[in-house]
Amino acid sequence: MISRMDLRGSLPGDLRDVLPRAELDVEAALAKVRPICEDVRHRGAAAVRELTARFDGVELESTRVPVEELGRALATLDPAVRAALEESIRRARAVHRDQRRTDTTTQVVPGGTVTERWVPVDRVGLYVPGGRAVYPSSVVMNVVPAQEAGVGSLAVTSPAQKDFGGFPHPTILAACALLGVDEVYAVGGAQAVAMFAYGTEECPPATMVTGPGNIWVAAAKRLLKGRIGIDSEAGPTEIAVLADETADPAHVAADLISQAEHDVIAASVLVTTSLELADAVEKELPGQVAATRHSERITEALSGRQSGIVLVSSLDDGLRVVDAYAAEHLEIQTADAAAVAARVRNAGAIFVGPYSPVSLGDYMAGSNHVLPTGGCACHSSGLSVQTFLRGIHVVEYTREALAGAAPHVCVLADAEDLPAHGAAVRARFDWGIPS
Ligand code: HSO
Ligand code: ZN
Repeated sequence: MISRMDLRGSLPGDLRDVLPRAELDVEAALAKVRPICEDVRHRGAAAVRELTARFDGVELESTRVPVEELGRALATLDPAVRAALEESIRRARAVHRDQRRTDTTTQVVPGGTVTERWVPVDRVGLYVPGGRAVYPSSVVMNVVPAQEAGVGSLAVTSPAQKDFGGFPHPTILAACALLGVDEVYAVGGAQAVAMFAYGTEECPPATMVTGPGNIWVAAAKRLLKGRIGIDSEAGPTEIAVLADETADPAHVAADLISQAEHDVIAASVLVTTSLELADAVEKELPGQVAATRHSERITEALSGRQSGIVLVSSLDDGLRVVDAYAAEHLEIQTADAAAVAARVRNAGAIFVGPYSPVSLGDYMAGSNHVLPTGGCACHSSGLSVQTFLRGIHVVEYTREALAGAAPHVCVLADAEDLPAHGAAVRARFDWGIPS
C-alpha cells in the first residue's frame, strides 16, 4: 500500500529531488484561467454570474449572499458543531492575538528616529473551498488572523452549491455568522479571485485574497498577484512523521491516514530510524484504512508516488531528510521529542510528542492550519496576523541630525553617480546646491 525508500547508506546530495512529492501543474491551468479573469475585469458581476452558471450550475440573482441566509444557517447548525466551532475560534483567537505587533521606534542618532509602524491591509477577500471539501474550520483559520490583525473590511467567498439553494454550504455560512462576518459571496473558482482583484458592481475590490482552493484558484492567484496581494498557492496537503522505535505504530499509521483523507494526491511520509517501526506501521495500515470511511481515496493517496516510508540510519539523517522535504505538517514522535523538534528548520507547523497529532492542529490546537505546502516551508510561513500587516518605516530627522548624515549621503551619492541625491540634502543648508 505504501512504498519504501531506503536511505540507510549515505544520503543523496539532491535530497529534495529524491523525496516523494506531489505536484500541481498550475502553469498549465493559466491559459484557461486568463480569459475568465479578463471577462470578470471587463464585464464585472454579469460575467461572474454567467461563469457561476457555467461551472457550478447555479443561476445567481446576486453574487452576494443575503445576511438573513447567514442567520438561518446559524439557527439550524447542530449545537455540538456550534460549540466545537466556538471553542476552535476561542483558541485560535488566543494564539493569534499574541501575534499582534507593537510599533517600534529606534533612535538611530540624537534627533534621528525610524519607527516601524504596523498597519493592516484595508480589505481582505477570503476564499473557502466548496465541493467535496467543506471546511468550516478553514473559515476560522482565515478569518481569525485577519480580524486580530485589525483588517477593517472582510469578505468571504465560497462556491455556489446547487444542493443548497445556490448558496455556499450552510456550515460555511454558519461559521461566518459565528465569526461576525456578514459579507459573503456565492462565488468559487478563478472568477472569485478575479472578483476580489478587480471588484464588481456587487463586490468592492479587495487589497488581498487568502485561503486555499483548487488548481483554478491557485492559477488565478498566480496570474493576478501584484494586482492583489495573495497568501500562497496552497497545494495538496502533506504530513511527514519523524519517528524512532519509541513511537506507537498504530498512532503513526492513524496520523498518516488522517491527512491522506483529504485528497488522492495528499502526501503521507514516514521518516524513521527503526526498521521495526516501519514494518509495524506498514502492517497497521491496511486494517485501519479498511475500517475508515474514505478508504478508497486514502488507499490512492498512500500508494501514490508522493507518499512513502523513508528509512534512515540516524536521527541526524532523519532531520536532514525532513528539512529537505519541508513538510506542511511535521510530527516528531521520538524520544525527547521537544529537543528533536527544536532542531528542525523547515516545516509549516511542528507537532511534538505522542499527544499532538496533526488533527488537533487542524481544528483545536489554536495554531493555524493554512500552511505552506510543496516545500515552500523552507521560505514561507503559514497564515498569521503578520500575513495581514505591513510594516511602514516612518523616518524623522531634525536639522542637526540631517547635518550629521549629510557628508556621508553626499559621498555615497557621488559614488553611485547620482549627484542630485546629494544636492537634495545640501539644498537644506547654506552650503547651497553645487552647479
Ligand atoms: N489539514 C488541512 C486542514 C484541514 N483539515 C481542514 C481538516 N479540515 C490542511 O492543513
Ligand atoms: Zn486535515
